[in-house]
Amino acid sequence: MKPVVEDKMVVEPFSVGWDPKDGVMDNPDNHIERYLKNLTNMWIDKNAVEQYLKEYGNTLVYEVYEKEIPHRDGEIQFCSSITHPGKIGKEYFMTKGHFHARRDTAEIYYCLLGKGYMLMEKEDGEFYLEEMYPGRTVYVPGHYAHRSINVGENALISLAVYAGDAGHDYGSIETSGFKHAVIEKDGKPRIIENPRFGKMLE
Ligand code: M6P
Ligand code: ZN
Repeated sequence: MKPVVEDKMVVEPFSVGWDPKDGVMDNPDNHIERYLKNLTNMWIDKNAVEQYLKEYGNTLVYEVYEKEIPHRDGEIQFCSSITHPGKIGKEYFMTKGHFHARRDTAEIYYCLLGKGYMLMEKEDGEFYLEEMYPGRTVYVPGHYAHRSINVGENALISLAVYAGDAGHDYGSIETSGFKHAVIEKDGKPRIIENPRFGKMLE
């Protein structure tokens, strides 16, 4: 099948290879790589970001492989999501996180490798933290911003499936952040209130 980018395009049946051992997809249409230098504002400890960059350089925090599917109602988007292990200060490597532009659309994450959490948070602050480990599936209902957090030693790898017209809304997450954060305390993951909530860009 040729890459499908136009909204009116008919999608022909297809299949795609996807290695459950490393999450790498064969012939993806998009391979998104998010490096620390482009994610500097999303961590609690700004000094720790600088320190990490000095010590380890610009590091790949997470990546996504996907096939291009028209962004319309009735289609299903899917991608492999790979969050690498690491910590910025006490805070674990994680994805930026987003609301769906069409707020009422849900998403499923089927975890294949690694150990982590899905943080799900509504605009009013109501939140859930669901464990991710191989064989575990997380259902993210509509209206919840969501972010994968890797608390393990290896990559956290999931297959994410969501509505064709869901879209990504990063707006308030980039400026205000999540109200909660997962950090390491006494060698264990622990949820805290984000002390920088509402002022991630300051
Ligand atoms: C999952 C899916 C994608 C998302 C990706 C990275 O694979 O939810 O839709 O893009 O994670 O997360 P983010 O977009 O928040 O950076
Ligand atoms: Zn999503």
